[in-house]
Amino acid sequence: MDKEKIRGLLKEAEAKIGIAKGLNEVEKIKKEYLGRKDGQISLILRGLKDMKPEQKKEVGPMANSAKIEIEKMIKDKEEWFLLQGQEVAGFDITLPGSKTTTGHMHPIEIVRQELEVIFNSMGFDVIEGDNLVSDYYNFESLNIPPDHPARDMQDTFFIKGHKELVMRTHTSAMQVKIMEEREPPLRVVVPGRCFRNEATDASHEHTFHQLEGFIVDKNISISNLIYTQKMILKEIFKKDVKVRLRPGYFPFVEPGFELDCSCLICDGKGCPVCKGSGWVELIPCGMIHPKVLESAGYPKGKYTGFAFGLGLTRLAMMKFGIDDIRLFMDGDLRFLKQF
Ligand code: FA5
Repeated sequence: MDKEKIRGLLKEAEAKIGIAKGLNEVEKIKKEYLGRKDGQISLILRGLKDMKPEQKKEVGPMANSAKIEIEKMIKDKEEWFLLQGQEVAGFDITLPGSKTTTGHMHPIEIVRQELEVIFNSMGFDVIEGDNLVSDYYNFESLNIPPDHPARDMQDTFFIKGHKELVMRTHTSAMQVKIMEEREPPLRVVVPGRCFRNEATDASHEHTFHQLEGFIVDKNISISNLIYTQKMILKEIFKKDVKVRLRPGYFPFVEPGFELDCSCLICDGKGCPVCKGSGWVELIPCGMIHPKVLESAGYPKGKYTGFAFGLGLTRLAMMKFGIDDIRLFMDGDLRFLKQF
């Protein structure tokens, strides 16, 4: 009798699950057959303890496999409804999501990506390079031997116990490393962090971003350098920006220049960022020193090139009108949310 009943219940459940029109209905069917208190299969299973051993032997396994089968059919049906976007136990995946606040790019990253697009369009490859570099690449390969006074221009973070390693003080540290790996013609930009053991103020940070750029080829001249810088600034500021070139000393370029741009914070009138001068030192640059090309292993006299080291953090200050460099790393959301 029980065996017949179980077979009947199984068929019945299968039919009902087959035509169920939603998860609510499936839940009801589940309760009807497997509900703990009075589910029809559950009642049979509970009655096993009062059965004679022989009857128990026959009915027990049958009731159990009916339970397992019904459970499986119910699970499959629930999953099917879920895929169709039906609600499940109070959770409706078709409802529109509630609003959350999402993050956004840091202003430095915004400027960096903009620059990468500009330089890419001008045929430059973008290489990030390393933050921790050898003393050789940061200084020596750039014509700055040990004890050279030019080392004092960039207060350096050395690594305890590893005198030969430094946190790169400038992205120029990637110049020779990249040149060693590639043959001219070369057009490369290296955006990234630099570190200097400096006291901070409105325009100086211990950690800041630069973007190094260099071109090495045959017959590269100062006119190529000036034209490229002007084009870059025009693209960045979307307008003609007043610039001036001054002689500048860097051991790895000859001749060397400082390209300043008129302070966009105060319109050249003078403010803490430009230290009252109306000009901001933006792009130190120059023709690559023959000693650097020699460090790279290029044949003497075969190639010339120019290099520049754009102060990316200061550029972001100009672009967004930020008058204190320290705001970039303060983590103050009132500042960051404005971008
Ligand atoms: C250099 O770092 C050279 N490597 C640049 C260079 C490259 C010259 C290629 C010639 C050829 P300088 O120390 O001036 O130069 O730094 C370059 C720029 O980085 C500065 O103009 C400035 O915009 C930025 N900078 C330097 N120090 C800091 C600092 N502490 N905080 C924020 N920006 C800084």
